[in-house]
Amino acid sequence: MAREIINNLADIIRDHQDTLPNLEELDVKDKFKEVYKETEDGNLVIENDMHMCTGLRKVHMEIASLGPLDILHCIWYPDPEFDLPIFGADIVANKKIVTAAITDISPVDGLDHPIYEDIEGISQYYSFKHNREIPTWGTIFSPYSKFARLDDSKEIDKFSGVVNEYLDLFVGAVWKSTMNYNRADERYEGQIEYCEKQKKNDKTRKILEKYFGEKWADDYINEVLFDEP
Ligand code: BLA
Repeated sequence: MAREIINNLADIIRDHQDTLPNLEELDVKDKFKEVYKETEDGNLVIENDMHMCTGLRKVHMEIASLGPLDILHCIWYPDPEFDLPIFGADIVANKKIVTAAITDISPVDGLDHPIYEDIEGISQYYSFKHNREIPTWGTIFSPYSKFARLDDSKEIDKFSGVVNEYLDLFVGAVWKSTMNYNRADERYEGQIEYCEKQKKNDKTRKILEKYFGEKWADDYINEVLFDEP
């Protein structure tokens, strides 16, 4: 089941990615592009895919299989010159259920962006059986973030639905956006804060350290997952 939801979400994300303006592939450092390691917990696999496009400095999707966990991580980081928020999603599943599924369009300069008028209606339409509490570092997320445990196919379909609709909105906003230096400094600072807060998620760090050691985990977190603009 874990693999299925992750592949399904990856397809939804890729379908949207393919419609971005002037999409270009970005190189990922060799040591991080595809990571394989054999352990007592089974084979570890991490695969990274990075692009950029007009308006977004980095369009990143990572799919990982780490011991008992299947993980999908996705962040679309804007170019601070463009007036765009950040799209993010993280899904952590064990063999039985999705213990954590989160998606959000996260602000880098408050909630004035017109996307937040449209997201409100979509957000109201989706509620989950087992909502989870956003951790204390999660002040970066918008009021429309969805964070839940998913334990059946109906909940999983709902989550896929919200990711699909948030991405429809986000891709629309990317196409509408133009370069605009007004408040670019604020958006730059906002994006740095987003990265800094994400790095406070001990759960990500712990699992990477467990399998790859402190130094590798640190480099991976700073260079691949949450690199600052
Ligand atoms: C939670 N992230 C987690 C958890 C793990 C990871 C193991 C705990 C699962 C659980 O509590 O059930 C691990 N996530 C990873 C790893 C990678 C990863 C190892 O992506 C990559 C190799 N995290 C993100 C993004 C968001 C995010 C983009 O990477 C949000 C947009 C959020 N992950 C997030 C949150 C939690 C989480 C809010 C819950 C943390 C908590 O409850 O303390």
